[in-house]
Amino acid sequence: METNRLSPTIQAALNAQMTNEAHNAQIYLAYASWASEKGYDGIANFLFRHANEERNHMQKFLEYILKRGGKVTITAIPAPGPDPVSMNDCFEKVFASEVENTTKIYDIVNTSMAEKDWATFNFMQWFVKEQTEEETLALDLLDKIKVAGGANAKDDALFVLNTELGKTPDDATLAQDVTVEKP
Ligand code: OFO
Repeated sequence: METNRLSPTIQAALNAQMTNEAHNAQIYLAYASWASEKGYDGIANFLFRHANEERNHMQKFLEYILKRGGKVTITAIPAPGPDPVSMNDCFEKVFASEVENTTKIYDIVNTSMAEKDWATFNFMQWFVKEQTEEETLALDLLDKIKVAGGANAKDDALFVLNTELGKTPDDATLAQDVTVEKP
């Protein structure tokens, strides 16, 4: 009796995305280590915390595949690219990798819709929202570095940014989540 509720295409896409999330965690780990080596511990902590979020996303995909009776395939995680050359470059790379990940999430949404796999479509909505949040957070980082001088940011401006990011919550508040009580 067939108990796998995922089509081969969806199962392959979910497994690939599980690895993509692990890859994103490696990217954040690499950038966090780079920032820490440069002495920016506040920024490093922010990026380390984010690496954990990406690992949680990986786990979410893994658990969903199992829950639907599918087969989890653990593969090698591609290495992150080269270290950033500046804080500006670091934040630009963070934004670019979040946008790239959003495209991959949307591809799975499109496939689940085409296959009328409404369970997967519904599961993916959490990630659609999460990616909006993460892009907002990454855009916010880019705005902050722009104010600090962008590619020409001086040490003192980066020091202020480092202190500020060390205290920042991980999650950005989405406009749709804002209420009068919770602005
Ligand atoms: Fe997994 O959320 Fe970022 O990429």
